Amino acid sequence: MKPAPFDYERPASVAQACRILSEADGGATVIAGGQTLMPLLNLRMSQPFILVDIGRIAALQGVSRVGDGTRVGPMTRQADALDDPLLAAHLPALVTALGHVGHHQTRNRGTVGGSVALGEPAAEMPATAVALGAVLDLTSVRGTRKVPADAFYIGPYMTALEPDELLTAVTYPDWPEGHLVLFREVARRPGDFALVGMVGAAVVENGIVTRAGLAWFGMGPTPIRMRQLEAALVGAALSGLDAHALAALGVADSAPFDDHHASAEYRRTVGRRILARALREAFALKETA
Ligand SMILES: Cc1cc2nc3c(=O)[nH]c(=O)nc-3n(C[C@@H](O)[C@H](O)[C@H](O)COP(=O)(O)OP(=O)(O)OC[C@H]3O[C@@H](n4cnc5c(N)ncnc54)[C@H](O)[C@@H]3O)c2cc1C
Repeated sequence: MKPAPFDYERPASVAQACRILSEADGGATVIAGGQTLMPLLNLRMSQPFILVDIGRIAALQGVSRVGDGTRVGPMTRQADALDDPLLAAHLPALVTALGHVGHHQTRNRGTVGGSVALGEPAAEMPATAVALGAVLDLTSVRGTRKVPADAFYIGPYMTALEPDELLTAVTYPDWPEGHLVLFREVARRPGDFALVGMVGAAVVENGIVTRAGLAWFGMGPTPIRMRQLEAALVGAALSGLDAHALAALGVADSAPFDDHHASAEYRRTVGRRILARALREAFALKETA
């Protein structure tokens, strides 16, 4: 099938892109890497009057240090982010998760911001943004507002992004050097969306967990932050941690459902096991159950 006819705009600045989005009154759609949008256009599940290609806007490209965080321009290609030295140094959890986003070919076109903006519940990048405490810049002709990632995701593919807003930055706070990375995903094949996955980071000082950020993907209608598990971890001594009990707490914060890929029960069982393994490995805990 071919897309329905549309006008094509390729603005050179954020201001110009926002003006087009504002004047289109909901009839325009942004295209970044097109890895999700192109099939939707071809299937006519998306029928914008105007396609706004943000690929030429320099301000949306690349990775930089900002204060005590790292800013990822939304148009940064996933393949470039995978090789980025700043991300390797400051956000190893993001790099680990990116390695599981699609395939080499899709990462050459797909962008970090496209994945964050889309809000696919089983995708790695939205959950990583939630787990690491990222803040999203949403820009329109009215200005820029900052939204924490865990307030951005409302439902499956539903986000706080208004039709005239552009995601203009994803800023991840610093996690101290040497922090622990937790990542596990179960998918039918490498490069497929996860059936169940978890991602996060933790800091241990003198045998005490001082900071933790963890989120599920594929375990509910949005990425889900494991608030109960985070609360149980922070302030706890490593010697007293029970991976099995902690994993049950993590699952308590999930909301999996049945679909044609897997049942909710499968997701809960597998989720508990991968989370327990990730905790055991990260914190070097003994096998208990
Ligand atoms: C075979 C295949 C396998 C894949 N496997 C995975 C996988 O395992 N995990 C995974 O996470 N993804 C996977 N994907 C999707 C991934 O490749 C896409 O990159 C991602 O979902 C969307 O990024 P994009 O840059 O291509 O965005 P696009 O397709 O261009 O846009 C996606 C949506 O986000 C909006 N958007 C994009 N950028 C902005 C912005 N800056 N501001 C506002 N709105 C914006 C668009 O309007 C659109 O609605 C797969 C894709 C394919 C084709």
